[in-house]
Amino acid sequence: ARIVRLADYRPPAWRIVRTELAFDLDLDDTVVAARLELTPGESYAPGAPLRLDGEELALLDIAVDGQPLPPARYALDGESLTVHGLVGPCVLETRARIHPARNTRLEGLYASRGLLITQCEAEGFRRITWFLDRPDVMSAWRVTLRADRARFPVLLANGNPVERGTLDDGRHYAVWENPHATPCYLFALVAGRLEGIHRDLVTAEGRAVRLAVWAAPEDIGRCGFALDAIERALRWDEQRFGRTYDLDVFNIVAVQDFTMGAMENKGLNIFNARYILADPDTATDADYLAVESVIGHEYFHNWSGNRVTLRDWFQLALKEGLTVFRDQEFTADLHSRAVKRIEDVRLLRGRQFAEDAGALAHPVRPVQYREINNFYTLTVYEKGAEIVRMLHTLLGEETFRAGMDRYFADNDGRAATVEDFLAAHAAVSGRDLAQFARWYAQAGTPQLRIDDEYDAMRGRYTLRIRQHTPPTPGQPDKQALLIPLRFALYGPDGEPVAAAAEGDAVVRDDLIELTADVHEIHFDGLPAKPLPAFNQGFAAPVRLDYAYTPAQLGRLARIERDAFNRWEALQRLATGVMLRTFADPRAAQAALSDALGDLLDDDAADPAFVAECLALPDFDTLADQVPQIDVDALLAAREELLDLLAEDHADRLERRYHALADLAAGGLDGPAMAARTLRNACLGWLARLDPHEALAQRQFDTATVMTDRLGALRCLVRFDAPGKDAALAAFRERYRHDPLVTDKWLTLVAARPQPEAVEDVRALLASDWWTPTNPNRVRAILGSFARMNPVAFHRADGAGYALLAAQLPGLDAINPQVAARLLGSFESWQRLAGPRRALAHDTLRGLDGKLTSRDCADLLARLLA
Ligand code: B3K
Ligand code: ZN
Repeated sequence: ARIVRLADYRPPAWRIVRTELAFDLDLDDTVVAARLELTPGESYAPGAPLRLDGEELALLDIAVDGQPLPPARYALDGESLTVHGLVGPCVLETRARIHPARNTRLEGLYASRGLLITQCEAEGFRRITWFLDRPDVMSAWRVTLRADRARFPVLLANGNPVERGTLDDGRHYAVWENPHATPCYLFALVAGRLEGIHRDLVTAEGRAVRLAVWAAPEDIGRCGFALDAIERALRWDEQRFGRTYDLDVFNIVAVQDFTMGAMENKGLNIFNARYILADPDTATDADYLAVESVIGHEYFHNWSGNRVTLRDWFQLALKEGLTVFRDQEFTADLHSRAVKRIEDVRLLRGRQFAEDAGALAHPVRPVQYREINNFYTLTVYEKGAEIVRMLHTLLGEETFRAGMDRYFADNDGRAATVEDFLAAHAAVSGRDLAQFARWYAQAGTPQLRIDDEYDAMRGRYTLRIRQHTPPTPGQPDKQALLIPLRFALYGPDGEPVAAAAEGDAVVRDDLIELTADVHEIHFDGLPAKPLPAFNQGFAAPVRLDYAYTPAQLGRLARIERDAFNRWEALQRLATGVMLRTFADPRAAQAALSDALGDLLDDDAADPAFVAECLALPDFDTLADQVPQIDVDALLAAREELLDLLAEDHADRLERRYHALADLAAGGLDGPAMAARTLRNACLGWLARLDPHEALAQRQFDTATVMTDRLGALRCLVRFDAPGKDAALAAFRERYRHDPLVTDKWLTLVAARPQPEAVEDVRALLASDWWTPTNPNRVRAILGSFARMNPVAFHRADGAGYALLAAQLPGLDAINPQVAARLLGSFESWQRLAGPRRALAHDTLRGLDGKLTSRDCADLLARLLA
């Protein structure tokens, strides 16, 4: 199998300075004419052949500088077109035939519900025409689209519209120009029966821009929020990063068949419909926030990814980690910073930490790959964002912003590397970031072990901090990282104590810069032993081990100035109780219960924050904390604690549930959303207490918005309430024509925490609801089952593993990326305790030889290595 290595990077032998494409579009048969203006590149060797990437293309014609090329001058195989005898600048013209309707991989040009759509990142453009399909080849583009006007009334491509008109036989055409140097992975076209809504605005630089959202006619009424969100993203990037938009139009399109969330093609972002369509009847509050965040993310790529692109795919985190950081800040600036941080850390610790500790662990910048699509991971995206966040913490907002300005200025129109990014920040800050760069190279989550000592005679408090990063596949030994560790010391009065720090690490205000395996830091003049708090805002993505007592955590949950850390104290308490790590389990449980009681009584606290505190660590987060995953024990410990806490606070939960009703009836404003969040959290606890109590049923029957309808239905299903089946059926019927809401219903069924969910899922797979060519549907059924239902997926008889495995060969043949994601659900199999480990292992071995794509073959090999 081919292995691509970072160390083997060579600049391109040829460049394509200008690309002209003309498409004769049709669902079954599309003809692509390409005119490439080639010039020799840095590693051009006279006489060396030109090798272009191309897959599943049928060649119709080929010419160089206007002359048809004789067969002796070129060679074709399944992956490439090689042209011989080119000297100096020239023009290569090809025509190819492709078959969009047969393209189930959804990479390249494909059909979805009568629309023609492209998806090119990472290496899909080669399925459209022969090209140098690598991100460091940047071209200017002119694209002509021709199609039947009745079937394809809307014709969109990258850049600005420059011309349109009528052709014979009911056909028409449109021409688009993208003047910005753009790699081919950002190429896009959309053709079909779409409706659009738009808004005109003027950027901070004075450019008139038309923002537009396009969707199927039946969906266009649910696009208004998305249009507003684009405007918010555009203004935010102007204000916070000084980045302005650079074309006359910005188009986004909603499609139902899409492998990922969305794609940042230059001037023409294509979205999974679930990240555009929203109205109160069909979208939850969380859906609205996700729409805004993904729209922000793709919009922000226009600078972090498009204007400055990647030299090679190893640099993926350069655009993805940075852009996730930017979208996280967008949401934090617009809504609650604390709640956003808590949610991001939940994802990081529940999922990325597991990835970093499992068979698929890899550095944020990998050094080799067999299939790049397998590296669009939580590590590249989320840990990648954490690295940028640490840089922000180390440099401070002002210097960080200067570093970003420098990065954009120095690399605009270029294909950059992680080194370029760090060099810009090093230049403006005067700091040496060489040690910091190890974060990109070393896999695994660092562990900090902190001990302390108080010498009452001298009034001296000492912290001893050790760092250690565990071995990961291919990386047995790790070096010390530069870790910015925020901290605070609290005195007996609950106030932070200000004491000068001394020791062998740089300490600036509330920040310790850890650089060595061990550090010792002293604080003098303290009349009493302080209570330390660490890693405020989770500024460093590490596991932190300090032997807090339950009483200390209960206290931190009340006095810590940092909201994230107040939440964190409760998570620690709950985790310790569930994993039975406290010497006095009763005291721990009491401390947790008291703290939650106080929060529920605190009507002044942000209800969304209270709801986050009530959401105790999930199965994944618990599983991440233990060396061996005893599925039954973890699930049972969690249920036991939740039951006890529900009993402790039944009255409070009921009071808040009812008291928040009026506020929760509001619209999409922050306070109303927060009220609905807490109210639905309370409902979950109350339903646990007594599934027969009619509260959830009543909420389901009377709900006017999806947040409340789905929240109630989730409770009915989760706790097996008497009305569960009728409610599920009513929900299904009400939304049977809406694929996205149907996916919500399927998710509830597939994630129902009962062993019998295996049989339910099997029944779904045999029903008309199962459409394996639609990625959203596959995720709703199998993704929810494998990732959100530990009870059924890890069923003791192995039926859950077998069910997923049985689907993988078929799915792999349809859409390798979707199949590979599902296969990744086995990433922690080696840590499973008891017979499950062997069951999972056997299941994986049974797949050997049955998964034909490079995506799945690569993952399976790494899982079994
Ligand atoms: N850049 C795309 C992801 C492409 C995935 C290709 N397998 C979406 C994003 O991160 O914005
Ligand atoms: Zn992205």
